Amino acid sequence: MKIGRKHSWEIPEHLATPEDVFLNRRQLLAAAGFGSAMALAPGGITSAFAAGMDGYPAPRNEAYKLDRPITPEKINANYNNFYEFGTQKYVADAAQALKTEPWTVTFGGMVEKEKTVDFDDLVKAMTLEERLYRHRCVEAWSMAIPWTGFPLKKLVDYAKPLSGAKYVRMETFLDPAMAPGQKQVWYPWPYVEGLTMAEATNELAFMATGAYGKPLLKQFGAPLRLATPWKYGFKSIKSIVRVTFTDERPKTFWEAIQPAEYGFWANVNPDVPHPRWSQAQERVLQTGELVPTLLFNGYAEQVSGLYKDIKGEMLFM
Ligand SMILES: Nc1nc2c(c(=O)[nH]1)N[C@H]1C(S)=C(S)[C@@H](COP(=O)(O)O)O[C@H]1N2
Ligand SMILES: [Mo]
Repeated sequence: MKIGRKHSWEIPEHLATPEDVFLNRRQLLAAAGFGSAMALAPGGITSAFAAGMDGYPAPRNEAYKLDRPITPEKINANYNNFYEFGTQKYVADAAQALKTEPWTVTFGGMVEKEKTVDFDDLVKAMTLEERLYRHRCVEAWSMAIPWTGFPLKKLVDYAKPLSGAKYVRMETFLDPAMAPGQKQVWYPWPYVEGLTMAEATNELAFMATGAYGKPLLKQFGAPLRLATPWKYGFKSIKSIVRVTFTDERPKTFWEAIQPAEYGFWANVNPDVPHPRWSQAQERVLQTGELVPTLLFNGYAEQVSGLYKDIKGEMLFM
């Protein structure tokens, strides 16, 4: 199926990048000799930890079990969404332009005291653990990833928000010279995402600093990205530079582009179709297998309580 490309949000990714195209690309990569994870990610390891790999691999938190195999790193590392570096799934090469040193994170808005901290100092204040999480893109493909990081709740505690804060808003870097995608002025850069305080302090909300036992590859959103596995993947904002506490619901990147299709809540629900396609199933990357999608992506036990008193909201868009 060929669809015009005037607005990229008019293209469901699974139509724009069908599995056969993906497989062909993998075959090409294999033919070019990019057979190993190391070769696939030249210079991909980031942060001052790269030399010593301090804290990696982190001990696995066995509370988070998968119902499927981990997606191989070389598959994951070559199939990404990172619009700052292009709208195609193969952005790994382009994303190597991301400069992650130095990297600071600013905490602002409704906090006791605004502060900007060096990424390495922030991580030193945390205890790293590994968690195996599913990842379900709104475009109906999925992966399973061993993230390394710390609960978002720890970051919230670190920031010391005021009691009136209702939302946490997160923002990606803004640097069109480094990230050519940001020269596409019709997108509302920088990428913004947000959670309610209750969501942000839920045990499942995770800040990833690494994956596959080492610091994040650049295409994964180095050096710091969110993982909210009960929500569609676009909530999991990459390469975060600013965390703001607010009493106003943040307008998110995708909501600003197309509110009828990508809302604030974006909780996974197989029974609520996207306006242009079903969410009942997902295509598991690597195997291409179609499997049923689960309510809250299988994490209902941890998160359904967050929504039981919320009425009149589009919780699943
Ligand atoms: N800053 C930023 N964050 C982002 C995106 C993006 O384009 N820019 N894409 C989102 C989408 S749609 C998905 S599915 C996931 C993809 O993460 P992955 O490439 O590690 O699988 O990142 C999310 N976070
Ligand atoms: Mo996505």
